[in-house]
Amino acid sequence: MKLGTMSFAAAACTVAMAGSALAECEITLRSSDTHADGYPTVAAVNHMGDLVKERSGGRICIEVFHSAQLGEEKDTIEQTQFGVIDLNRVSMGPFNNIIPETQVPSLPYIFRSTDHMHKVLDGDVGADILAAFSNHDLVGLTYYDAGSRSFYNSQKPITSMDDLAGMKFRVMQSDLFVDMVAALGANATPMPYGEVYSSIQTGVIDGAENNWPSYESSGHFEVAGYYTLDQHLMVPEVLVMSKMSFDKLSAEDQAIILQAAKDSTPVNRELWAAREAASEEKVRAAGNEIITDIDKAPFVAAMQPVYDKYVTDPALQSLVARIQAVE
Ligand code: GTR
Repeated sequence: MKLGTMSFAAAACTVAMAGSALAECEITLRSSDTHADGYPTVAAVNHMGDLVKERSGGRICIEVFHSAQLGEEKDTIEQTQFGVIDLNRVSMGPFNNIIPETQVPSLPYIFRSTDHMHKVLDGDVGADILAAFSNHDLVGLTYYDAGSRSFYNSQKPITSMDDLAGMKFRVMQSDLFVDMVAALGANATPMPYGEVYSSIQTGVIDGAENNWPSYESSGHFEVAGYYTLDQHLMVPEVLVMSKMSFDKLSAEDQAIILQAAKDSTPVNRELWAAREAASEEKVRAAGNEIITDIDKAPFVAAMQPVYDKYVTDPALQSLVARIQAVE
């Protein structure tokens, strides 16, 4: 692999400057996303690209490769660390095995509400977790919303924790989520997102877990008709940049990237809220059985062993305590 040759793509794109002559992109940053065009994360990075282009006088462009064109999340993370991919919008989950701090916002039931999560991520704790990426050849830029994740399956309505016993669910590629599912009495199969649809369809797994927009946009709702809103996770999305690509930029251009990323978050949150409602409406219209009347207390209690196993390091213990202290 030739490191860095794909970044700052040689193929310069052409940018229409506001009402004047055409300017060439001197730098084109390639950005990865597993979701389809139009999904709130893809739209947010496109928005960031518009800001970056405008603020750099047309010199810097961002090209978003959506729909996993550059690969599944775990692989694209490695490519981003190597500078082959410049920007990457990924869930926190696939970082869990390499960046311990990302396990904290990935803990089940760590956030009390969307509001609580926003306050945490917008404050010192969020900044400290983003800073942790820099020890891993990455620059943590900003967070996006991902709602809450709940179980869906093709077999039966799950109305209590007991119904999960022995069932097989796909989880993201993170040991934390394997242990989380085991603690609930079910079996977890970590696999890339792109393999979930066919795995449910062919019965390799009974189901998976995700938020409304992913359940809908992936088509999983077509093969897994039962969705139980136990809301066990609220794993934020994160936008990262390859440290190698970042270090090639001037200080001024780095500042443009950092600010534009931050400015894309409110746009993402607004789009997210709208998409969550639209996805729910579409799934309900399809006739899926949505189980909302579920006692979450046993689910929350069952998560203690997961906390005991993963929150042992004093640095992580402190992050958990700080999150819990945020009102
Ligand atoms: C989605 C998330 C994706 C991906 C996917 C998954 O909610 O937006 O980045 O992580 O879940 O379950 O793999």
